[in-house]
Amino acid sequence: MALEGLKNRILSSVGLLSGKREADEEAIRELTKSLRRALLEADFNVRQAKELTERIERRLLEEQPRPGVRLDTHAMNLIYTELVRLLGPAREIRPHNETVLMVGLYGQGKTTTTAKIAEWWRRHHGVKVAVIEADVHRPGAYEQLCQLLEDSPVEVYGEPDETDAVKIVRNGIAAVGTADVVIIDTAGRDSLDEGLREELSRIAKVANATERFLVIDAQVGQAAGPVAQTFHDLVGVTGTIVTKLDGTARGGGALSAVATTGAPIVFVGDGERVQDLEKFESDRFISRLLGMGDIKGLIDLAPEDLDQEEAIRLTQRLMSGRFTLTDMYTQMEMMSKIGTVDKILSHLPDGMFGMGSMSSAQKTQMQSSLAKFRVIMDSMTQQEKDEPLLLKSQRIRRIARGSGTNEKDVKALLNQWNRSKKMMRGMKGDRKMRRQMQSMLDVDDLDLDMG
Ligand SMILES: Nc1nc2c(ncn2[C@@H]2O[C@H](COP(=O)(O)OP(=O)(O)O)[C@@H](O)[C@H]2O)c(=O)[nH]1
Ligand SMILES: [Mg+2]
Repeated sequence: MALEGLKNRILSSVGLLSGKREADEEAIRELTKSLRRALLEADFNVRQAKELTERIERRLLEEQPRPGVRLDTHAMNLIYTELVRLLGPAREIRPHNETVLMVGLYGQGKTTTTAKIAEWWRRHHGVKVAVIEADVHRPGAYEQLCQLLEDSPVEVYGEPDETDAVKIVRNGIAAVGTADVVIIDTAGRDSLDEGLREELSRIAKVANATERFLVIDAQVGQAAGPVAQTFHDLVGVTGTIVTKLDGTARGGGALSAVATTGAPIVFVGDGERVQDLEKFESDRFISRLLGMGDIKGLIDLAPEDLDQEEAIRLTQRLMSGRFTLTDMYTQMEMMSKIGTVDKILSHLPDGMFGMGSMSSAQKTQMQSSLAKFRVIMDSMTQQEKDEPLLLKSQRIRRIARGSGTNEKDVKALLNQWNRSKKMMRGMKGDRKMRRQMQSMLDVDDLDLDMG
């Protein structure tokens, strides 16, 4: 993922607060100053960087972290919410009865993205899609589009020898009549000159498009805002598409474009191939950008009384391979505080804890076992919870009686503990998982001594 630079700069800005118990004004000023520099370096425009950091500064000064939440985590959460707010909520587009006009400067990826979106909607929504090539300025535009879609049933309309783009659009719309969705690719230049403006607004009138997507290369810097404004004035941009996020781009420019038009990012392009398209979701995008995984969503689900430091400590312990019944108990207690297993699973990175592919019946079953296990553990001594290996038949009988369950239930709990413990050991050996956990917890290295 691109935007690594911004991420590192934000992390180091927030790092200025680490270890601090209280937010003193000076530290907060330092943080926001460093944050503003980071945003500017990522090509945010000056005004946006200023507004964003001022909001963050104000909130840092006014809002106390919840009890148990570290100051730097609190700051990170504020930055996260403000960035997500800047990008706006994800836009859900149902590709039905739509005419989409693709606009943008030359070389931004309009033609490529036209093909990508056509294929995306065809594959994911099963609708009939047609594309119209209305770029009469770039030689070979029609062939380019045909080539991109050569393995696809998407219909490509074009008149390679026609010089009047408006005419092509008019003919094209008539020709592809039965398609659910029509996407129109247009011309772009290095900058928008008078002739091109005129052509584009005439096309827009004839097309009467339901969506106007601005295609913008992630590498475009400070200029992105004004460019976006020009297209917005011309056609009324309804969605933004950021391309070339697979490159080394910093991407802040694209974020500026969004802030200028208010048109949310709908898709991002991350490669030259037709399938290199991703649906955009601002919260996931920003948490990935900040290296938070989806743990942010998880923490947000937590009620006030969930101790975040405790959660992090526990996760670190789990990763260490030392795993007592008490740990499992705390884990369960937290899970039950946070909410249903379903909710938790949907916020964990795929495959974490090997739960990604649980059926809903399995999930329901897990929830009822959790309740029972809790009752059983309430009948154990602290020592037994710390050293579950002590639990032989006599103790098992006592615990069963004390908790109003039977021995089978107690043994099931011990089996669960054994399985979880094995899973934790497995995770410890999984380098990819370790890296993921490390970045979620924002720690340099986990103590992986098995003890
Ligand atoms: N790496 C990468 N290249 C892209 C992406 N989108 C487009 N391109 C390339 O950028 C160049 C210009 O794209 P094109 O669709 O012709 O831009 P247009 O002039 O706006 O129509 C082409 O070489 C594309 O292959 C992307 O998401 N990632
Ligand atoms: Mg093109």
